[in-house]
Amino acid sequence: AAVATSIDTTGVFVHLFEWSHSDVADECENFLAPMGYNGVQVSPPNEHITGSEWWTRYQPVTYNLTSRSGSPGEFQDMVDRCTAVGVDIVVDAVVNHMAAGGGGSGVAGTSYSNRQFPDYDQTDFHHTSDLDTNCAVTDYTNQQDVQECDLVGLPDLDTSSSKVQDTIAGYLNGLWDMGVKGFRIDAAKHQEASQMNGYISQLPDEALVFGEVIEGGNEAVKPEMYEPYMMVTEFDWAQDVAPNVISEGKLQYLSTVGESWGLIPSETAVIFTDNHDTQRGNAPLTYKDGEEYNMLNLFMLASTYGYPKVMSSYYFTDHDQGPPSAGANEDTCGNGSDWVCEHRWPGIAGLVNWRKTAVAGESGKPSMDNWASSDDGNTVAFSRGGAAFVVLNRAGNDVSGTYKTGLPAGDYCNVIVGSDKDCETVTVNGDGTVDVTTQSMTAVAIHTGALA
Ligand code: ARE
Ligand code: CA
Repeated sequence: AAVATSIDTTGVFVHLFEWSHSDVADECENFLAPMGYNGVQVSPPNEHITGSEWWTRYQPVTYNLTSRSGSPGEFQDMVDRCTAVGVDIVVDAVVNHMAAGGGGSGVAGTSYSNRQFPDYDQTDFHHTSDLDTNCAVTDYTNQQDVQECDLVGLPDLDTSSSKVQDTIAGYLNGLWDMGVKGFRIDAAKHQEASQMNGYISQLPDEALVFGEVIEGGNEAVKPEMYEPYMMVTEFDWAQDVAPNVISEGKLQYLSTVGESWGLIPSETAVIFTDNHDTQRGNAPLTYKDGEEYNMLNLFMLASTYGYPKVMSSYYFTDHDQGPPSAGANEDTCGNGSDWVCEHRWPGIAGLVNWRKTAVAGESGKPSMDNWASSDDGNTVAFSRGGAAFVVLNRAGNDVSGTYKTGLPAGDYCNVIVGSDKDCETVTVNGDGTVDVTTQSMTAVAIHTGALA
């Protein structure tokens, strides 16, 4: 059952995909903490196969903390510096399988051969009668096929084995001891949920654990199977919500997003507009879509459902293309060739502290109140508790309106505009209403933590 985790899931975290440890540490101090982000998902920090492609990180060789992102010392320094400013580290844990192929050496120089690694020998993997081979995942309607065969040629660990469970628990507990507070379990769909609990239950109860389980129509393995043990990725959130941002006139339908849409329970859901796979696959919107993508992010952060994870990408044209060689920082963010840094886009960043204010002092997450939508369905407004109010305008034109805010009278700053600009004042009248013009494809957001 869900327990209170040390990372507050009413907040917002960000996936700094392929950022180096030292760049993550700087970002925690310079940007994430001041803007209110409470966690960072980092790329798999353990030793992986060599090669420039991003996906080499998903082929573990050992659990030693040497990776493209840096050394063990740099990893510890990142954890320490981020934690010190209130930003917790979430590790992407690749534990369903090990590196594919006949053998080679990892980025730290460790040699491996077919289905044999320093931590595991051939009997620790699922296999046919021949220890050297295994079936391939081909039939998603068959649970055993999905969970005991090899995913895209990756040797599948026998997660039912206590040796395997204990080895994985050793890796994760080692990270916990270094100060890591959360874990994304990669390819959770390919591990039987109660077997996963064989290592999850060895972690402190406060650890945030969420499994990567992609809901698929008539597949055998369902996200619900994992809910007793961990939080779960809700891939359908973006699939279901994005069409209402892409088409005009549909923002009005978003007041009910949640369980009634067939999504998993809000408290167990990790949501995101896109992730490192779907932005190269079937994501309805990515950074390449500009304003509509921004709008989807704004709705995700302002609304009630799930624990939102902001995707922070690098620019890419080729599916396999690895990260830029330039470090990620203020100069290389948003320059069109290195790092996209969606998490720094002013509206997205502004809504993180907005959300924090909305939930502060409330028990649980306040619902969306004072919901209003324009006749054409393109503009919606709502408040969260007594502390935060937003207007989202998806129309091709600016829209003026009078809305109930639920906020005390006073002068507030619109946190959607860049923090480097002077405060754009929004006045809440004595009766709690506001008269405001919201520009096309953007938002106005105010909260009691940002007064003019
Ligand atoms: C690479 C090469 C392959 C090669 C393999 C072994 O691309 O051609 O066979 O190496 O040599 C990532 C990349 C893979 C890459 C792998 C290892 O995406 O291309 O393979 O790293 O380097 C399913 C799983 C889900 C998984 C997605 C991608 O259920 O768990 O496929 N997502 C995670 C990560 C990925 C990562 C892995 C798992 C492996 O997020 O980044 O792979 O660690 C339907 C089903 C889904 C299915 C989806 C796609 O929607 O419902 O379950 O997702 O189709 O097949
Ligand atoms: Ca498996």
